[in-house]
Amino acid sequence: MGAKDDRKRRTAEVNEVLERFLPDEDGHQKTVLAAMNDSMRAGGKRVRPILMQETYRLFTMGKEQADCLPDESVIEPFMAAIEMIHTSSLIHDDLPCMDNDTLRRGRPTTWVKYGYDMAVLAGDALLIYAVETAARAFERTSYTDRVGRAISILAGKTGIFGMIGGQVVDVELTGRPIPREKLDFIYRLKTGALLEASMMIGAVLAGATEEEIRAVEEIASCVGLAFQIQDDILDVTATAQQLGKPVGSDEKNSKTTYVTLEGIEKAKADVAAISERAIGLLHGLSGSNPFLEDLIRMLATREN
Ligand code: GRG
Repeated sequence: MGAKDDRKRRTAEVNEVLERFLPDEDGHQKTVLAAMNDSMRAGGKRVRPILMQETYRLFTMGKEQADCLPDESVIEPFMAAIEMIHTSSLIHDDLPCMDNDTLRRGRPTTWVKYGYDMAVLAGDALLIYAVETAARAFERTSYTDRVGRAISILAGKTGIFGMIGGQVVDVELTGRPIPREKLDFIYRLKTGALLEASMMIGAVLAGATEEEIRAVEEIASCVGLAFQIQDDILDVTATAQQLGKPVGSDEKNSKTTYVTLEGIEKAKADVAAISERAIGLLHGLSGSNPFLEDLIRMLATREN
């Protein structure tokens, strides 16, 4: 089986996990429940849950159950939670008050389908349902301290000192020139923080040491930066069909991006160099996971 098929299979496996954690669409609030589930089922690469599970495996592969490993199912509520948070951020990012986008993952955006009011509420609801979902990991392991730590990482990397903080600065500076140092701050938080949470939670739940968790944070920070620069590149070079959303949206919104600051050729070279740095750091860890390495390389050359 080729690497591409392998990733397709893994995406399908993640979809099965996510499905098990989606809420039933019953009761008086069923409109918003439908909006939440619809947005979650709209597709997407599922990069964050896959990175989480592969980082977990990096630290557990080859170890015996006798080494007191938790059951791997402890990771599943967190895989669902990180995708819920990511999806909630996409729902809000597309709103008329933010990017005002009408197409995402090849479908009408949540606000177009359910209305502005329901989209705001679906984003809010998914965000907090993610925490409820993550807390279900307590039932699956006796390593409750690790679950507590993972929830704290999830909240911290999502909140005002993480993704939301990055988005605040991004929104505030839209249409204005942004110096490189501020752009780095935005990218590290807006996109990097959730990727850091994904990989760190995998490491924490697998029982990695503090030093290993810090190394994973640095690796994920590189992955996040490369991921966002590639996003900027694709906004200029890809087609709407490839991306499942309109291209040229950064120009439409007068956004300073890595590409407008550094030019497309340097942006491409930097994505490759930053990803290789991530892989170099990954080699410094004691375990090995070729699939994870391949995934990090693929993210740097992805076309959607
Ligand atoms: C309500 C949680 C919440 C947040 C409000 C709107 C907002 C704050 C944050 C937006 C952050 C954002 C959209 C960052 C961009 C990250 C990014 C590159 C997204 C694209 O991710 P992919 O390519 O998308 O993984 P798919 O569709 O494959 O899942």
